Amino acid sequence: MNEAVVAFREAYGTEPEGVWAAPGRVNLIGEHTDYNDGFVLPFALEQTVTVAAAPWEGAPDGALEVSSLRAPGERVGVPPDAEPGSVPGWAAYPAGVLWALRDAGHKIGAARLVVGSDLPDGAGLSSSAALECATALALTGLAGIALPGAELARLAQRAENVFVGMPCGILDQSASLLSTAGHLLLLDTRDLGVRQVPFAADGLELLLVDTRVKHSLVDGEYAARRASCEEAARRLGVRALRDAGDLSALTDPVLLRRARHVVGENARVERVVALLEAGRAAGIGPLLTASHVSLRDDFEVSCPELDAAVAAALAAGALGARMTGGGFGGSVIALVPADAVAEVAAAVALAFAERGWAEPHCRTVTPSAGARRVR
Ligand code: GAF
Repeated sequence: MNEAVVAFREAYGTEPEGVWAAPGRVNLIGEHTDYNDGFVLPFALEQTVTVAAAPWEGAPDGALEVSSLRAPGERVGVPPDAEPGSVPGWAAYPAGVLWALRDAGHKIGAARLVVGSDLPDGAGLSSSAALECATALALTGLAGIALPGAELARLAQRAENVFVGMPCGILDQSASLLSTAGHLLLLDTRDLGVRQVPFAADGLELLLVDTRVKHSLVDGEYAARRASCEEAARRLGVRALRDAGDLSALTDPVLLRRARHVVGENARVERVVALLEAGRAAGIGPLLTASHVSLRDDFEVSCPELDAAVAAALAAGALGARMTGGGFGGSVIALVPADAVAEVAAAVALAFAERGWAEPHCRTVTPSAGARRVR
């Protein structure tokens, strides 16, 4: 937080009016279900994107000036009438949020934002959604408007879908805005109903492995998966794959595999929640691993680095492990007995070293607080 405040003072010679922080997320299970009206079970990380902000005196309403500690020396001005698709690079995320708020009829003045972050970019931990959510809180905070978290999540998703052009679901924005410390967020993406599921796993740790790779197919393949799911639902005559049961009418083998993943994944989320609520956290391990296998073989969004991290973690004593997020790189989440954490992390590092890959980053994580004003 201090970094963004210091940078704001240096840039503008005044104090920001406020500072807002929004966390990245890990999705424990429920992958590629959010655009199928399904269930997800993410939690917020301790790491956040922070936005130090103040009104931009003298500029027309809806104008935005943004800079980021991750892009030193770059200060991007966005005019109030900026159209979707017109802002390149990272600045499209805050600009898109401003656009979505105004497009929804909210009166937002001109603002100056300075962005800081201790969340790694490109690690599959939703740094873009965190930037959107911190911006949404900052802009509404400056305007004196209080919107429910679920509504902000929809606006941030719309910014990404329409302004940035990425057809994501609502998992990441909801996780950032609606999570609470010590809990997993069970979200029904059809009606945005939420349940806070306490995460009490005595003697167990959640180990996050950032593979530090991001394969370039991410966006195109993501859109293709979404289109396949919609096509499968259409052929089955259901509103969304969340409503599918019997898949035998799907004669196309690819559509069948995609649908099988979504149907199985939704069921796994419900079983994980039931086990956690029954105090049986160790029992969720096989469901996490089954999710990975399904994402690898049926949904085909894994990659060699994610598969190697999962295999090495399991061989070294993890109770379960899976890729988390969209796939094609990014991170793995593993459920590990506390006394085996060092061994599992070392085994994953060794598996990468043996293949000549860059060293992965391993650390334990705990479900943390959602987005908030910090100053
Ligand atoms: C990405 C998307 F942004 C989410 O909406 C979700 O679909 C996820 O991939 C896969 O579960 O993070």
